[in-house]
This record gives sequence, structure tokens and C-alpha cells, in this order.
Amino acid sequence: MKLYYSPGACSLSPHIALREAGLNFELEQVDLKAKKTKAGADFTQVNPKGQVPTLKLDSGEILTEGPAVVQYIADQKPGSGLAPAAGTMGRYRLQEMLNFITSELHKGFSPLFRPNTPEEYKPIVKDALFAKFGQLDKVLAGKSYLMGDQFTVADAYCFTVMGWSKYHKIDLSPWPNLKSYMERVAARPKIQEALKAEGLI
Ligand SMILES: N[C@@H](CCC(=O)N[C@@H](CS)C(=O)NCC(=O)O)C(=O)O
Repeated sequence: MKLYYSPGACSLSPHIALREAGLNFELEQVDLKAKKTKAGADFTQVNPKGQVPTLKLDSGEILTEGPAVVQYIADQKPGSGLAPAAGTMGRYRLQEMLNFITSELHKGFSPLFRPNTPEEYKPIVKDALFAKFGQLDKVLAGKSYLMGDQFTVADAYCFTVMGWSKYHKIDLSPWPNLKSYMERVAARPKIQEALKAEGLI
């Protein structure tokens, strides 16, 4: 498999999942502005949406959209516990969480990254995000990970997106469960490996 990624972008989530699953994979960096791969290829020929994460499967097929990509990775190693078995209530709970992360958190952060977002709109974006942080903080009360004691691909995604807080000088202290969760997840050896491989630490 080959994961097309950009350092620190949402592609860090499947990158973590691949390492946590212990799968063999290659990484290829993408310049998201120029839409070029590190090797100089036109990235839109790989993924017409021009976005990461993009996973090239061993069959040559291309899989996109973070929540789908991480579930595919988890399902390659069912014993890893990265996702409950398909068709179980646990899997629907995982999908519920992945969808929350993608639509409320990930896309909630997006305006903060756009160079043309007016400064006066940013506090409105942050207020909406902070309401979601409060909801996550409640979910995490008394739990090690989002789904309970087991680390899953939802944690890889949540850690990736919540990590963007530091780029926007957002202090997580008002959400103590979320803050300690971020520290706990960051300490996982495979996460440290992924962060190093992307040049983030
Ligand atoms: N709906 C996609 C969104 C992926 C996405 O927003 N990727 C960003 C990086 S975090 C990207 O590639 N941005 C460049 C662009 O949209 O042109 C998913 O969930 O995977």
C-alpha cells in the first residue's frame, strides 16, 4: 500500500493507523498547493479531488476519504482492535465517532487554515469548535480512549485533528479530559514514530 500524505495534515490519521496495525506501507509526500507528488507526478491523476489522505491499495485501486481509509486499514488487521468487527454495534459506534470527527471537528477547523478567512470570522469559528471540544471532553470522562479502554482508528483521527489546536494557539486546559487524552495518545510509540516520520517532532 502507498499512503499519499502531507506532513501534519489529516493524512496523519491513516499514517498512525498503518503503524498501529503493523502493516507494510510506503509514504509519498504531496505538495497540496501545487498538486504534485514528491516524485513530480500530477497528484490529481492519482486522486481527482487533489486531497490527502489517498491510499493506493496493493491492487492498484485508490481509496479516499479519511473515515473510509482508516476502516480499510483496521480491517486488514482484525486482531489489532483498531476497529470493532463490521456489522456489530461497536462498529456503528466507531462510525458515529469518525463522522463526528470528520464533519464537526476536521471541517470545523478548516476555515482557520484558509488564508482568505476574515480575521473577524475566526472567533465565531473557534466558538463553534469549543462547543464540540466540550462534547468530546464529556465523552472522554473516565475513559482512556474514545471507545473505552481500546485504542481505535477514531483516536488516530481525533489526535490528528485536535493536534491542530497548537497551530491556532488554542490552549486545551478548559477541557481537562481532552488535554490528558492528547498527552496519553501522543505517548504511544507508534504515534511518536509517525510524528517523527512526518518531520513533526
Ligand atoms: N473529505 C476529505 C477531506 C480531506 C481534506 O480535507 N484534506 C486536506 C488536508 S487535511 C487537503 O487535502 N487539502 C487540500 C485541498 O483540499 O486542496 C476526507 O475526509 O478525507
